[in-house]
Amino acid sequence: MNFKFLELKKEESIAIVSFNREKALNALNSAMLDEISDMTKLLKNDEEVNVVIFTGKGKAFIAGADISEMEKLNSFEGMAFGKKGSEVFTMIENLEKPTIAAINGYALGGGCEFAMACDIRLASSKAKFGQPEVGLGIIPGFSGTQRLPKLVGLAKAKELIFTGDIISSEEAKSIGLITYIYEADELMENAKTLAKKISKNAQLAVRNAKRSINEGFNKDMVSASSIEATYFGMCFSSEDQKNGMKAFLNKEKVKFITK
Ligand code: CO8
Repeated sequence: MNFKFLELKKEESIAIVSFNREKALNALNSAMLDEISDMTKLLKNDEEVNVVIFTGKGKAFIAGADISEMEKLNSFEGMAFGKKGSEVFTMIENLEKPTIAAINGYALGGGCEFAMACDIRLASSKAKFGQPEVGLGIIPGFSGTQRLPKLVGLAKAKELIFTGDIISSEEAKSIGLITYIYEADELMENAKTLAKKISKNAQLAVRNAKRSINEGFNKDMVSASSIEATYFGMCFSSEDQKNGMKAFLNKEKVKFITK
């Protein structure tokens, strides 16, 4: 597959996907959304890949959806564009392999929404976050009105969305939007270290844990625990569970095999 707006590199079992539309600060147009969808399918089926890191080239992670593309849209086209972005971001959220957003710079509008669809968010001390859509006459349309309140709470999400304020990495960390801040030149090394740590564990277990968390998150405790029980049970049919427990009891090192 050929990509114009994305670059894919692989290091052992880690895939690093870079947004590569530097001149427009990696703004998301329809073609780039299509490429992200294709890339997600490619990574899902790539048995060598355990963990995916997303980052941006240049000074932006993603500076939002492409304003020059959206400017001309009517109401129906706007709805279709929002739906397309939301569907692609849901694919990212539900990709069975863990995803890390290594946020190198601006993560605004659709860029902040993309980062929120990833499992873990790390940022450079230079990154900036925000949902500035109301200043353009629209609202966050790639599920930002839904994911932001879940991550930072209703009041802070409403404040950020209603004001369009742009916040620093420090503030993003203090409200729970990101988990770690690194110096710009240390961000990728730390993202890779985290990815490798995840990659060393039993991948079937990691993926079942992700499914259990995602599927149970919006359910009541009884239903969510029942979902968890199903995935917990599935782990016992794997070689990794047998080998992992045997190795612990025999005080040996384990080598996981399941992909
Ligand atoms: N869309 C299109 N082009 C962009 C975008 C964008 N979101 N952001 C930057 N660019 C372009 C600029 O137009 C400029 O192009 P050119 O060189 O041809 O003039 C180039 O990138 C560089 O940008 P700047 O010169 O502005 O760079 P600065 O360093 O001065 O400023 C900023 C950086 C502060 C990030 C500034 O570019 C900015 O404010 N960008 C827009 C940020 C924004 O408002 N983002 C939200 C967009 S709306 C959105 O994401 C909605 C998502 C849901 C959609 C639902 C659809 C219905």
